[in-house]
Amino acid sequence: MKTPERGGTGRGERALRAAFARAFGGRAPAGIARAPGRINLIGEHTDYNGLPVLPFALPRAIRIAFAPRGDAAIVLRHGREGHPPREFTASPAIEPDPPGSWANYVKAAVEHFARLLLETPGASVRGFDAAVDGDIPQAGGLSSSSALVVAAALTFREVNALSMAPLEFAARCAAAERYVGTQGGGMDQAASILGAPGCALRIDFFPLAAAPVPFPEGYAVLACHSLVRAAKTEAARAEFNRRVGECRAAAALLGRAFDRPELPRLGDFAREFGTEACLRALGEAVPPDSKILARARHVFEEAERVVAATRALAAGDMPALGRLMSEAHASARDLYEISAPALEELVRIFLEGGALGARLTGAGFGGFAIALGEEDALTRLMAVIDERFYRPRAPAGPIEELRFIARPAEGARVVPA
Ligand code: NG1
Repeated sequence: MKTPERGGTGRGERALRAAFARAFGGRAPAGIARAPGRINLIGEHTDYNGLPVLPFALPRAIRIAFAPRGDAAIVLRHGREGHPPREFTASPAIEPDPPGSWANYVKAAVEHFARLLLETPGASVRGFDAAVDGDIPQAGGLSSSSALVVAAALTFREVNALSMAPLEFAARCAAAERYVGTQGGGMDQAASILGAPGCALRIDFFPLAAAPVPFPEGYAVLACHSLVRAAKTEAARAEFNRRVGECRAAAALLGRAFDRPELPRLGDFAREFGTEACLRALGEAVPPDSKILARARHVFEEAERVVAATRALAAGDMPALGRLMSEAHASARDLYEISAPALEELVRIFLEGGALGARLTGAGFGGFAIALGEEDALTRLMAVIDERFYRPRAPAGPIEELRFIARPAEGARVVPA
């Protein structure tokens, strides 16, 4: 069975155009900005440490049908329940909604790019009317939030004729998203913007760089929601930011140990001194019951796995990639402590069912787990998951929202409406 690599066109966009017309007095949108979510094959919690990741863009996306306005108002309508209409004025300083409001991701993008636009003397900001929809499951670690930031940023750029290179755009979207209070490293926005059909992306940070790595035909990833919400606006945000803080503390200790206080990230030390010397120095600097050593070990070893995984993928050695993914999962669970019982159960069923590798994907604390395999094998595995995982739990809503098979799809872009 073949899985489409170009999602999002067709029915979804027709429905969105109709939603735009209903919301805005029968008018047609000028365009549709489409930004995909992502799956991370391997490299978890490495990005903000300045170490690489290996994600790919999904065929699922956030879409914004938009039309420019004559003033600076941003008028938002969302097609999904629990997303009330919002309006605000585009400016370089926008008051955030209370935490948890979907509009904050749009505000994040608009504030950042309005500030950039207004650096040009004489420039003025144009707002837009927008109908928003999407098919990326939320709070699942598939970057629906970053996809919304990217789609909003694309819309703002299009309406204000603000051009820039894709790498700069990705770095700016990552900076923009800090508006909502998470301290992520930039993987999600880069994967959404730079994604290429049929390719995973090896992404490096500080400075941002990305290289496509072909993902062999016939293979795919099965993604399954653990039914545990991993919303970054809720408790998971505190846990996420605590991990970022532990890594900064580890980097500060290494700065003292190596007399290099100017180096800000674990990645700087890994490149300069190597994993073993760093772990030895840290081991001498922290008390035995501190979590910092385990966190740093995960980060250093995960980065080494990303390098090995990139090599395996480029060589088409999918069993080797799968083994590295499973090792990454064990490290995420035991050293970084970001797994959850439902994720463990999914990973166990994946591996018993013959997946080449399996792991949680994204920040963790719930959300999605993924299995690597041949497409036909994954189709059979999906039936097993339905039977053993979802049936006893009887989740509400369509099952297609909870689990799907995907191959790498195209990155964000604006299509004419
Ligand atoms: P998700 O899975 O979307 O919450 C977060 C960060 C990433 C990265 C991963 C962990 C944001 C927007 N995203 O992703 O940058 O750090 O966790 O690898 O903060």
